[in-house]
Amino acid sequence: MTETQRTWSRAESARYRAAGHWQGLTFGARLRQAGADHGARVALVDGDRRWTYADLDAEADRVAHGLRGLGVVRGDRVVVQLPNRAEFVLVWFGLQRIGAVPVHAMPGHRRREIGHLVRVSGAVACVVPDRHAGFDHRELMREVRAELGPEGSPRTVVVVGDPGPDGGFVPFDALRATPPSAPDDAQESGTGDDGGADPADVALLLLSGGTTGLPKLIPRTHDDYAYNARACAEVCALDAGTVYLAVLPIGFNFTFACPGVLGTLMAGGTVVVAPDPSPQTAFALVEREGVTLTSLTPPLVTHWVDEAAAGSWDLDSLKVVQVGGARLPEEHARVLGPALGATVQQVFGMAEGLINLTRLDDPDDLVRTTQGRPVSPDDEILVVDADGRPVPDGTPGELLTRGPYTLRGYYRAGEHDRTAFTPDGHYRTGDVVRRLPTGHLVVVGRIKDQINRGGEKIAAVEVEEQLLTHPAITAAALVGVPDEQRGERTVAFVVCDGEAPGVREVAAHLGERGLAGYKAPDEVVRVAGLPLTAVGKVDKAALARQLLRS
Ligand code: J2J
Repeated sequence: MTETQRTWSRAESARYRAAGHWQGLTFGARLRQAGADHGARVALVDGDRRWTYADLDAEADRVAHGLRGLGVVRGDRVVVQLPNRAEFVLVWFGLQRIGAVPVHAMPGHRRREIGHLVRVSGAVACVVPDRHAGFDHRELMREVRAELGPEGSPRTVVVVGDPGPDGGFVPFDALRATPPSAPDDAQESGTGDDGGADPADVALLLLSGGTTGLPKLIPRTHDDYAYNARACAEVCALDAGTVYLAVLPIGFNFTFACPGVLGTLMAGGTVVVAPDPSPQTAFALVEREGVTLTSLTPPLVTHWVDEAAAGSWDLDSLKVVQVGGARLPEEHARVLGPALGATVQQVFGMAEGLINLTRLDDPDDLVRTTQGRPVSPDDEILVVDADGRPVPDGTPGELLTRGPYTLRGYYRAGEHDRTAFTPDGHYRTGDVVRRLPTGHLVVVGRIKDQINRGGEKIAAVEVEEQLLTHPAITAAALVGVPDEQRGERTVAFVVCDGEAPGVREVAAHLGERGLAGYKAPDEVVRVAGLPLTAVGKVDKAALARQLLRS
């Protein structure tokens, strides 16, 4: 593909460098430096396994050596679909050491999503667990290979755990078994830290929440992503004493870099991975490891509050609990802090870039009722009406943004970029916000056709397209409606020829089509026809009202 990737202009790049936001270091080089600076400190904890910074640095070399042996070179894309295990971090830094590019997949992704990620990124390899949450990822990779064919399939599949009997997969343990010979070829040529990557290169690809049939990839550079993590780390006052607990999926931008895993490692702190998001698992780790910071999505909040009240946990070490990804009800924001004995921080972020945080010393009412303000002084914020004209503070409008860590174009998606950005490079978030005179933003709605199911983003069109492949469904609209637990749940309104399929049958059908399970509608409602707006679009608001009335 010859299409050029849209990025920051030379002048903007120079400005971000001069301001000190972009430090001109790759992640591979940063880890080498951290290995030297904090060698004996514990960097990573997974169950009984622990890695110091020196261990992590050496482990990245081993993983890189193994991957190089499989032919992975600088610039190659590698889809990483691993759950909350230390191996995510080891593989990630192993790739950085080569200058290769991890593509962050979610554990719940299935044939359709993984196949799409491989296709769009042109990935040469995938790294998956053997099994996770009762699901066999080796089987998934066999399906992906069958669907993409020998030409389109990743050359290599690395399995963390048991690769199974058929011999087609590379076991991670074998990959990392041989230490690189010293001096490694790459070391000699001076590219040993990062494969010779440039700090302005794409360091990783994140998946967008999506508003179209096929989710887009978000290119994040070393310079911009390190700044993302560091700016968040500064607001959260991270230091070498920070112990961060990764509760949400580790590949999620929130967990990984806001400040999360990367912010903590850049501060010399310790990252602890939680194998599941239950408060029992998390609280046991808080007690054992002295966790100081963690991050949650709103649906977890009530479980955590209940368990904190019911159990006799010592949560004294916990200082800050971040909540983001979806709207946090004010009442939950109010009870969370006292229940855990920690400061609550609201987080309104996006994989595309912009991160808003309430500050640790913000007055209570701002923490309860706003979603924070931008982390960088150079984040540019516009709140505009339907004609793109700025509205006064306090008036709702669409949030547009531009800045030192917000993308200027999706990965290989020039056509989509024309509508996703303004001509002067602002990203159209699709979120409707009110800005307060303090700069804090309140998220009041959304104009994008996306459903936010407790932090999980679902592009309505993607599901609708798949619903139409069911033989009985002739028209379909996926709509988000208010839900006590998740904030929103999904309802599929379907027009049918013959008998309407039930919710189970629809889920099974979408599963067969290879769609991630969380995208299956929570409810299926048969309608005689879909109402249209004046301009001939499906009137989703009318459908939602119809359901709430019945
Ligand atoms: C309402 N809506 C929110 C909030 C995100 C940190 C935190 C979250 C994400 C994330 C992230 C919201 N209240 N507090 O990447 O680093 C909705 C908005 C936004 C979209 C982005 C991070 N916090 N949202 O959720 O890329 O609609 O990132 O545009 O998954 O989530 O989704 P995503």
